[in-house]
Amino acid sequence: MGGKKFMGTDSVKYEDAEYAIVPIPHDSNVSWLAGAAKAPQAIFRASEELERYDFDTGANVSDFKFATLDPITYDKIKETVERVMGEGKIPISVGGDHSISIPILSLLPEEISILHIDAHMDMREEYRGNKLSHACALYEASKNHNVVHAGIRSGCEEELENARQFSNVLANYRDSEAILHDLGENVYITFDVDALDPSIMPATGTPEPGGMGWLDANRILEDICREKNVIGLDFVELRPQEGFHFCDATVAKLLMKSIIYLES
Ligand SMILES: [Mn+2]
Repeated sequence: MGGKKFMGTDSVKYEDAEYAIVPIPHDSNVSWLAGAAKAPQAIFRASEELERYDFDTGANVSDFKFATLDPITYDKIKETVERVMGEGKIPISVGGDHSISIPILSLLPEEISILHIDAHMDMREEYRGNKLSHACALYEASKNHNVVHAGIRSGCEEELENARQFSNVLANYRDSEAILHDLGENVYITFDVDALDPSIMPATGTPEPGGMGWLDANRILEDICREKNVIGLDFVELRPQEGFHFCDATVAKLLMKSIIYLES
């Protein structure tokens, strides 16, 4: 069966971990196709097949201290991530749809900048009567945080107006230098995998043509993780599909790369 832990096994005991992988199998707040709740298990299962040694950086992820928690429900997100941060660990949450980021972002002190990597702005105040929709993931947080959006290629006038009102930055994902300039020193990264082009990431609920390539995603993660103090990340909106297991592997590897980039 497999798929219970990132990389199949913890590299250290949870108490000693610097990175806590938090599975959040939740998808009741999507607008189109559900299924993202199956992502944590699919990502962990795919991660078991990855080499620990990373060819690009020459690092071995098992040299770094990570441990996976048991899956949590939506109502436990806030207390779990708060506890992990209070223990001085970096939470890497694995959704689930993008609504799982809302309680996490609500925990962040105001001085934390948010890097939002996504095809969609997610800046609606509410969507189809639901303020906790994945289409609203960044709205509340934008009121009192510096938010930089990258990869965006879909949104409505209301979202653009909201982003302007809260002084959000719409960045070019290829321009790391500008993004580094626009972010403060301490950064939280929320990564919706539909930021990637549907040609490499078809397994997502709301695909949008014209997105990032694999190397683009790595470059932005590497540059931000190296240059800033990243206090947490989440990866959301993978919707595993039969025959598209390369998408599970893609997210698993992004997660592995993030840990390596944070260490370098
Ligand atoms: Mn999205």
